[in-house]
Amino acid sequence: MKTLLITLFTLFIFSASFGQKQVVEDSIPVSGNCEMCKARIESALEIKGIKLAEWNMDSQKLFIAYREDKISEKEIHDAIVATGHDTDKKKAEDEVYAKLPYCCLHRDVDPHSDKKKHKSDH
Ligand SMILES: [Cu+2]
Repeated sequence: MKTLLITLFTLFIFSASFGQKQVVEDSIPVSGNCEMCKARIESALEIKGIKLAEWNMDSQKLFIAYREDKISEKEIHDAIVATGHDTDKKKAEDEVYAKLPYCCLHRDVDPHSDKKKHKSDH
């Protein structure tokens, strides 16, 4: 058992040190409004191959670091639009978008406007 653990640990260190080379960093425009959007976008990217995903509300950009041998740029855009958020390359399905909470409807609302209406069910 101990030998197995040591072997696994060695393999882990080995792959971790060699994997670094394939990490790609990118910044993708993703639309959203609030902290809920941020959590939604970032948690949708807690998937295999993605090392880091951080969405910035002010810049409307997602900083991402991923292993290009494990996930493609297209798959990343697919994962984002599956949450109802649009990227510069792909739009979310209207059906998915419509299911977003009111405060997260980012298409027709200026995220920095104070005139936003609020629904009581949220
Ligand atoms: Cu939101």
